[in-house]
Amino acid sequence: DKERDALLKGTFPQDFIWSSATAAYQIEGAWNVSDKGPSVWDTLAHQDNNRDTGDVACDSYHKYPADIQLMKQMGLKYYRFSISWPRIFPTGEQQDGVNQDGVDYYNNLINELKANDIEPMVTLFHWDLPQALQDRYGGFLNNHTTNTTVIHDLFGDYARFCYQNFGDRVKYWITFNDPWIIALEGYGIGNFPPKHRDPAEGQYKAAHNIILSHAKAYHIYDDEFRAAQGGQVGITLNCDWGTPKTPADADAAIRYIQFSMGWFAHPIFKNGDYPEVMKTTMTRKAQEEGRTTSRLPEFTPEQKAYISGTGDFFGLNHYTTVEVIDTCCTPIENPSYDTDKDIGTGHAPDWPRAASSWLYVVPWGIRNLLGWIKEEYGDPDIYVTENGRSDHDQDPAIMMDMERICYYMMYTNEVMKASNLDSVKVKAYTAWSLLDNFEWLSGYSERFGLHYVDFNDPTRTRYPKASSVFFKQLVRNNGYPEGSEFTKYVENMW
Ligand code: PNW
Repeated sequence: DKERDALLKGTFPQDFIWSSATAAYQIEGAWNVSDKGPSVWDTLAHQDNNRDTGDVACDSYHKYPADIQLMKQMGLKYYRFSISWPRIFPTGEQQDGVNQDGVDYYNNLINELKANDIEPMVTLFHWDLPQALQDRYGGFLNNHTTNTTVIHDLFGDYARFCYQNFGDRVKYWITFNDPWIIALEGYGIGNFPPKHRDPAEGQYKAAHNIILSHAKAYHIYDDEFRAAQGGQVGITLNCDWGTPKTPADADAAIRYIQFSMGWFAHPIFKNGDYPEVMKTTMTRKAQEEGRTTSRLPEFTPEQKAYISGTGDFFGLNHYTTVEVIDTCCTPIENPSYDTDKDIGTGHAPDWPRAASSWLYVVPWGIRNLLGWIKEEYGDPDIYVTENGRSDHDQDPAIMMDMERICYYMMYTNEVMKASNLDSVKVKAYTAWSLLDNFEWLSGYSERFGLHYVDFNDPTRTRYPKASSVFFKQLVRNNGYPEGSEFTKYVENMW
């Protein structure tokens, strides 16, 4: 383990992309300016009085030039942000009207980035579904087994509008951020908006629709824009690395990854269909439950052909690792995604923890996961689109955030090992996040930022944390070159 964990010296490939990320609802605020429509997150945030909301957040709707100066300070040449669908189409449907102020906002943001030599990398959907689409069509539960599902077409229309209006300057598009969370938390477990609770089937139906909506947005770019605009379209999937607790748990660890990342990546990057182990598991479950059909929907042959190959790059959000234990196969009375996998998860006692309850620091996990993606999906270009660590809001070391520095140092070094030792085509590394921001159900209690934001200050002044200085140096060095001041400093810390 000592050898495995030792710091590698060297640099990333010359054209390596260093970036930082945010998402619309987490930073923009201005939740109801001009004609912006409410999203499902606005609805949830306003359901009771004592919860944090994204009403103001970092106020980046007004303060985006300040954000761009922070990136400039750090020497970052890329920025990953998301567009709020209901800020463009208030109801989610173009025929009901376009919010021109919203279009202007994203044009101004993109122009200001370009003026500062920063390339935009744009996510079309980072969880803020227009509330009207949920109300009218059931959101991603809409008619999931037919070919003419409204939600696919509406997402396609929204994507087309964004390509038309921003695609002359935006060359990197991410259709969905982390569909696993949207499907599972939004439509299965129901903790996230739209809070639809259907643990047996909801997530499988929603995921089915999301995959087809992604494919639609990809084909629209391919058919109508690629020749003129010459950009790339991908998707961002979140995945923890799963490490078997004992050698007997090896299959279970693979099952863990296939049920999370493979659920989306297998159709898109392999053959248009769900992973074999998911299909066979769900067929067996149907038999045990006395159902005539699997709870996992099926794609038609036409849909498989339509989905397969719809990723120009593989976007990866990765934060942590879990230990996996095989629990196969106990029949369950109330099936859910969690029980469908037939696994238990845990964490080794020596893994350090961050503020978020799920976030354990296991740097070698990212190298293993990158290698697995290379093998499983035919060596795609991989963009790490998120990686980072949270602190508690009240942590006294919030500005001198040495633990975040260690996290970034060790994780980026493992990414460099994947690149330079394992020949993984990892092209980008993106820190989550540029700013402390609205951390979904945890509100402002968990801080992921390279910059501190005082959420009690009406002007939302940003302050660089120590980690932003570290990251700037990392970007300037493009890694960990022999003999740099920085390497000496790291060696002392080691
Ligand atoms: C990401 N997990 O999602 C999101 O894309 C960000 O918006 C968010 O702020 C960030 O993580 C930090 O939470 C995740 O289950 C979803 O391990 C799920 C997990 C991790 C991150």
